Amino acid sequence: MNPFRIIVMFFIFVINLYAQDINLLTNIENRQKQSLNGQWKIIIDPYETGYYNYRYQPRTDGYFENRKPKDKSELVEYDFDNSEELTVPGDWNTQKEKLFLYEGTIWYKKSFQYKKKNNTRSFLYFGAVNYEAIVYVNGKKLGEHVGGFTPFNFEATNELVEGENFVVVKVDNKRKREGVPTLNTDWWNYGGITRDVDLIDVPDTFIKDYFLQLKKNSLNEIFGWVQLEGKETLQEIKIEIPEVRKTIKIKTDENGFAEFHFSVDLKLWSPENPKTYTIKIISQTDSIEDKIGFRSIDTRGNELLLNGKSIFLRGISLHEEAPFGGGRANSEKDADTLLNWAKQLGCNFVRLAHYPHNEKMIRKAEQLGLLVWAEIPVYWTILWENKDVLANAEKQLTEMITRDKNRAPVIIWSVANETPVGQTRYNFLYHLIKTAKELDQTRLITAATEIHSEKNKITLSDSLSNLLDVIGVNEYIGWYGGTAEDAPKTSWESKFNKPLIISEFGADAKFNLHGDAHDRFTEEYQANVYANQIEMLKKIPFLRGMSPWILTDFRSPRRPLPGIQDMYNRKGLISDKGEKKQAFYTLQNFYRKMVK
Ligand code: GCB
Repeated sequence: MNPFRIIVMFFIFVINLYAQDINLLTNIENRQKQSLNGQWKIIIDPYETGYYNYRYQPRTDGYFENRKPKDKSELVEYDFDNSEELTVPGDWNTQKEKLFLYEGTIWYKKSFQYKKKNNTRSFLYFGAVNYEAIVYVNGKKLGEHVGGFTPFNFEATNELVEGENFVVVKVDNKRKREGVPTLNTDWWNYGGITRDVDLIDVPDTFIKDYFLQLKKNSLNEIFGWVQLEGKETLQEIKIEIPEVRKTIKIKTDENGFAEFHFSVDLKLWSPENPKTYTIKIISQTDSIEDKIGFRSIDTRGNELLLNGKSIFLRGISLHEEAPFGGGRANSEKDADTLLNWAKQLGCNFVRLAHYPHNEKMIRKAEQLGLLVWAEIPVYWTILWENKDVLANAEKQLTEMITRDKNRAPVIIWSVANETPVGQTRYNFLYHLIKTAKELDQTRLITAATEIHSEKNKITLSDSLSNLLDVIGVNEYIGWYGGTAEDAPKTSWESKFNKPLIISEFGADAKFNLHGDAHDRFTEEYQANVYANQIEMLKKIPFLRGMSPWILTDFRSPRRPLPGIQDMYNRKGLISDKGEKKQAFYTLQNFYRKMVK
């Protein structure tokens, strides 16, 4: 074998290793758990004194020990119990003014009671921590996690004791050139334990994960698998859908794995009828329930087919930015407000940009009948040639798909946003797309690409589109280039026989700032951009969806213009205070006419 081939094979081996080695529990909502949300003690540690000694070597007696002086003479220079607090889940930036712009380490500590149970294993589960987390229980390190928007868990069975226990998490949100995302983004780097923390109890051998979806190209055949974790790998498993009186039995192999497929007549999930079925998975040692909706998604030439029928995605993009004042959204109420605004707009689709949003958003979209584009933060210009960066992106992609693969609304996995055309980026994204396809054969793959246009003519030509099922394009005619009126004069051509989603267009507007349709930052300007974009979009023959930028104003350090932006990207159709701008109604009107 030539040396180049060996290097490539090694690279692929490393990638696959990462792709599979996440050991994530799924369907947390329906497991036995104790919430560790609430007030956590914190130590702000910009110099990482709690981690490194004065020679910058990792300390063996770091803050994770949660040490108390043995007597009055012992020197201990920290004390969690007399320190300040932060609420979990929540970003730190919007909880304390002094942390608004903080990027660095904060140590979190929480004490909790635990009752040991027989034949039970316990896992500490974090919905997300931005960006790096090192987790300790009772002074012992459980593990580390990188990536700010995906869940992870560590087993704590052997470290937990009867009675009082403590968990310490070192959270570091410093941006890094080799991070995913990298140093440069157009959103706020909210740090902290931003999503729920749970201690999950499962039986010694438990149902770790499962896949249960309609088989590709079928409307009545279900296909899937179950994965047990633990010593009793050989078990009989029952899968039940009580509402249609369907039960099947399967046997797991020595790896605790079983595949299945069966036919069943079901009402399909759709935006008009977001029907889900209770599913029971019962093994000899464990059982778990879920509510799953069944639908198919496919393409045929330029068409996008939901349940076999052509569909147009009336969408909007959104950040995971809390309504009414900002910060990371993390509650069911946040999800309810944001997604109901999308419904009022007339949407059947949301693009959850630019990273995996919390699971409550996906479950709410499932209830409300909103189709979802989910994406990872491979954004703008990450280090395409760095294999650790690729492994990191692979891992985030794997975590996202692992968590959400049974959720009906998710129809599209997006692997990147506005990345530069070139061979190294192509190779990088090729691997991500391959992984996504291996993990989930039922959904479509996209990426938000950029346009390269001559005057009044846009030709889709990014070779990455060869690898995509659906082409995403971001364009800002009338804001970053040209005038709004250029849009209707622009014609679109494609080298690919595939559906197109305009994944972004838009313009900044400050709520209640009025003027001429060509006065920047006025509501009139934004509404005019929308009106002209709509005229253009109506004429693109292969357009099958759109998700303009963006539902609400969101914080961004790149947007300093005083009195107008004040550190907010103002492209929202709704302000950070929940006020609807004119363009909201322009788009609503268009979407309403579409369904008539
Ligand atoms: C884009 C990016 C998005 C930005 C937006 C803007 O193309 O994808 O993250 O926020 O433009 O407002 O410039």
